[in-house]
Amino acid sequence: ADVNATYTCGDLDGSDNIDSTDIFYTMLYIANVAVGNDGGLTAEQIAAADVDGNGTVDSTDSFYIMYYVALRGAGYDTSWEEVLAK
Ligand SMILES: [Ca+2]
Ligand SMILES: [Ca+2]
Repeated sequence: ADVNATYTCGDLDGSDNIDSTDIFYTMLYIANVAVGNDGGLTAEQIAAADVDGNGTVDSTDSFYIMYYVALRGAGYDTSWEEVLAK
């Protein structure tokens, strides 16, 4: 993901925080694309969902978003740099 873009990495719905809604949108997109449907996300949302920046949104990205949300939920003030370094 491009750190200079207007979206926040992992924040698909633009709510300014990353939570279960963003996980839901990411998994819904992956499931739709897997069966040949349109993913239903804008280019910007796809870029936000591609947290590891490899050009595709897949289960690895949903894992990273879940991991990020889990760490935050447990009270860790983590960053994407830390999550992606795992
Ligand atoms: Ca969000
Ligand atoms: Ca990716």
